Amino acid sequence: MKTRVTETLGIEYPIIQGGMAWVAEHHLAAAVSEAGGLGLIGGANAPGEVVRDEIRKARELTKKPFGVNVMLMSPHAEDVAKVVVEEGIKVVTTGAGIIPANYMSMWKNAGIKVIPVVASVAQARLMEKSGADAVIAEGMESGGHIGETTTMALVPQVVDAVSLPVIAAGGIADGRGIAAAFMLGAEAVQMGTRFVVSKESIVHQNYKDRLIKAKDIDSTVTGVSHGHPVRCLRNKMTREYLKLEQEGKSFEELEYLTLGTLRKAVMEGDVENGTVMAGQIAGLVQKEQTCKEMIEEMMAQAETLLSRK
Ligand code: TUI
Repeated sequence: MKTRVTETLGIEYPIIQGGMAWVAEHHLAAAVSEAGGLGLIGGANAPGEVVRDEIRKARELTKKPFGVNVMLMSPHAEDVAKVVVEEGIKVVTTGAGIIPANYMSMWKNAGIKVIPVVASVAQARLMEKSGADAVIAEGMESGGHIGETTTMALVPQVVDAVSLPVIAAGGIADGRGIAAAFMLGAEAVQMGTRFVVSKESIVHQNYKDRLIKAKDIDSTVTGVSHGHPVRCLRNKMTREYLKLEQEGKSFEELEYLTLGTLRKAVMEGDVENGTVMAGQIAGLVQKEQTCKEMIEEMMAQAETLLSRK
């Protein structure tokens, strides 16, 4: 399936893997790229040198292109922004903020394709004006840090507002979701939750099992009252957080409570006291498969649906 996104990025299938904190490391990124999608290394809150090391390790596993996600709220964002240039990365996605002008000019001068995640039409317009090559319109069905609008409502409005190619994200985990996104005008999709349970994903087995067991209504959103909404699966951690949030605890106190909790869930498998970020589509994710199996199954399903008369 050829689109402006597959052509610009030089990939076979219009599927991008989300740049998930702790999860999107070199094994996963290389596996998605090897399977014909675009793998991403998630910079998250990691120092520049850690990201450099991840990039080099991914290069040992694949000759195909992969990208890096720069999480703009990270204290190391500027270092990571420089590392991607030094390492000759060709695609950068960004999340959780608006790209500063100096990063944009540095990346464009290096010939990097810049693809910001946006959660509104206004952000998409701003990114188009700033020189982005495409935008990822991410609905609030997504896991992790989210905006307020659903994928179904956001994608067609962003498609109408910009002439850049639009990539849909949020609530997509199979061929039906891909076909639906294309119907809304998207030219590719970004998926996170489904790839978390891939065989190549290094997340703790408890995290994968929790996702596979999850039902449609199992996620919740913390931090809404402080303007930092994060979607994750309900557990002891979220119950505690939401109780304190309701009691009016400050953002700083609540932040302290979540320090290191994503790592605790992803790496140590503590899915009760840790933060189990996942999208609303977790209920659809049923089994562990290789990235190649996932991508081929989803593309076959999407192509059948899209070619129906
Ligand atoms: O960035 C994400 N998802 C994330 S980042 C993340 S890191 C984290 N770790 C622990 C606790 C909390 C966060 C986890 N998940 N998705 C992309 C995304 N970007 N969603 C929403 C946005 C966004 C938000 C605001 C993009 C631009 C923006 O602009 C702000 C403005 O001033 O308009």
